[in-house]
Amino acid sequence: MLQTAPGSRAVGEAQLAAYRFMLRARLLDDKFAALYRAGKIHGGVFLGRGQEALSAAIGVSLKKSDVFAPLIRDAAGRLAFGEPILDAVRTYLGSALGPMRGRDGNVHRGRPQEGYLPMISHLGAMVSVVNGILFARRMKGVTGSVGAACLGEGATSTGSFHEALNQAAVEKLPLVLVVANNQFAYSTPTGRQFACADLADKAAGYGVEAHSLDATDFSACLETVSSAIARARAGHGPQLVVATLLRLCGHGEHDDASYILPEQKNSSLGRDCLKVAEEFLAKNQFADTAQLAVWRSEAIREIEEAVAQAQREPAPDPYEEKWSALSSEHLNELREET
Ligand SMILES: Cc1ncc(C[n+]2csc(CCOP(=O)(O)OP(=O)(O)O)c2C)c(N)n1
Repeated sequence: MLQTAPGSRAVGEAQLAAYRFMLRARLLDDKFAALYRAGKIHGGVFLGRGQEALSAAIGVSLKKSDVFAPLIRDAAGRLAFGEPILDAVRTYLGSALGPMRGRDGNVHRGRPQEGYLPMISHLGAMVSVVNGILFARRMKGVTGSVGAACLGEGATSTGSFHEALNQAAVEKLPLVLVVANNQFAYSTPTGRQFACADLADKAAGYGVEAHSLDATDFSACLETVSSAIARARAGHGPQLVVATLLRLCGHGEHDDASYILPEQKNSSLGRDCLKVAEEFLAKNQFADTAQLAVWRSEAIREIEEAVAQAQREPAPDPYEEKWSALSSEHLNELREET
């Protein structure tokens, strides 16, 4: 977690940690894309290229005791919150030993008992779930934790977004809602999605605080996200973070993203946050090129080992499988204990 003022050595360490999660997420995404093209992954592959700085900033700024509801573009945040690479690889490759026991094909994975929520839908459904957990903790007298929910700008047009943000504001819940405005909801551009000048303007209508940032800027992501989380933790109610960037891939690997214009790709919006981070680390002498190369090869080795392991593991057996949901299985265990 980031706790120190910008410019201090500890900030350098937090930035290095965040960068390494970004790098691992990008390389993991590249591997999933390659496995998809090779026909080794069935169903969709959904990647977060260009969103790693924002996502990692959320993961490193949360505490393990917090609640995190990531979406399909949050490989970096998932890793930073503590998800092992093997969880992601086992889920995509359908291993029965994965957290979803081989039943989910891609990104609806999580460990709810650990505050890391499996997503229901990308379109805002998770915000009320985070509210519910924060509410339950309040009723049990558990204090000090926050809940972070990720959204795309498309989700801000849904009823789920409205109901959940309004409820969080009325109840002053410690919710941090991070909106990645990556300019497209699938192929729908922002001009067909909302009519306000800036999504952050919506915050005033709900009575919540807003923070805006350029999500291609690695340092801005860390500073703004960690301060929004700190404000929610300190009792200032829900925080809306609006992060601007460009999605650097299709909606999923099946989508060639031909609707993203070259002018957008070539603008500052289209900067690759991973490259920006590498330049920042080199300029501030936090890491040199040789160090970056070592981290890259370590991450590649870790990913290759996880893939080799998951490929040797069994798929679920429909005749042997316990078909109960994860939560009811847990309830049965509790009943047996009492
Ligand atoms: C209720 C619902 N409607 C439609 C979909 C299909 N869908 C999944 S993601 C998506 C677009 C989301 O866009 P945005 O919220 O901007 O997030 P981004 O994909 O840009 O990260 C759509 C239409 C869905 N998952 N759930």
